[in-house]
This record gives sequence, structure tokens and C-alpha cells, in this order.
Amino acid sequence: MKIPPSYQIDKNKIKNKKLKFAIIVAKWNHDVTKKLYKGAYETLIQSGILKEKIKTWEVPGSYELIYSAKKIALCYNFDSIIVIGSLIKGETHHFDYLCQSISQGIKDINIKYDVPVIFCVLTDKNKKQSFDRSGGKIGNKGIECAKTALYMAFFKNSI
Ligand code: DLZ
Repeated sequence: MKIPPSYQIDKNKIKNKKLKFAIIVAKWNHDVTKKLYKGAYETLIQSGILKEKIKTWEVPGSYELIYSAKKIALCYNFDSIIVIGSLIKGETHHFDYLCQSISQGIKDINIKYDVPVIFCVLTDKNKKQSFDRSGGKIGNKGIECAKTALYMAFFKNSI
């Protein structure tokens, strides 16, 4: 099994392989998720992925990432799916239930279907933390996740 070194991806190889990516974006906390999306999309393009090989869907909230990723895994043949969401702790227990069920749900899809689903869901205490991780002082998790998606797309095709 030959796997390219992490994040060192040959652009020509990517074009030859015609890798296909799905990105699902939750609209809840859209000021954060749109920045994560931008980071992820631009990273794929800069890595040589063709525009027509990237398909984007929007869903209402992060909880809907579970069903939509499952449906896309079932109906299409993408090389990797990136799910983008932003969960921010509020006054109720919603945050804890959502974090738990979304991470479990995405994990289940990774186990059940033959497509790597990359978890680009921020789980933060407040908006400031979310902005820091979506193009602010800590970087952009969307960029990291796109690199992971590229790596895993190669992994999927190398076995
Ligand atoms: C309900 C809810 C809450 C309280 N917080 C968030 C959040 O921080 N981030 C997010 O993406 N979605 C949130 N939601 C919405 C749920 O993800 C979902 O859309 C609804 O519960 C409907 O299923």
C-alpha cells in the first residue's frame, strides 16, 4: 500500500485521478461556517482539484450533516466528503447532545460506507473561539480538513 506523505500532494496526480469531493455546510452560525467553507474549497482548488469535481450542499444545522452525509455516501461516489459545522455552547444542554450525536453520527457513516467523511465541525465555548479557528489567530480548520480530505481520497484509492 502506497500512501503519499501527509499533505504533500502532487497536483498532476490529483488531476489524473479526477478525484471528486463533496462539501456539506451547515447554515447555523453561517458567519463561521462560510469561512470554514472558503478555506476548504480554496485549498482543494489550489491543490489542483477541478471546480466541476467539487459539489457543495447546504443544510440548516450541524445535526443535519448526519443525514445529508449518509444520503450523499449512498447516492454518489465521492472520494471524500467534508462536513462543515459550527457548534457554540449556549445556556442549555443542546450543545452537549449535538456534539455527541453529530460526532457519533459521522463516525457511524465512516464505518458503514466506503467513503471517508472528514469532520470539520467546530465545538467552541463562544463565537470568539470559533472565529479564531475559522480564519483567525489559530488558523482555519477548513484548510486542515481539506488537506485531510485530499490525503484520505488518495488513501481510499490506494488500497
Ligand atoms: C438547535 C441548535 C443549537 C441550539 N445550536 C446549534 C449550533 O450551535 N450549531 C449548529 O450547527 N446547529 C445548532 N442547532 C441546530 C441543530 O443543528 C439542528 O439544525 C436542529 O436541532 C434541527 O434538527
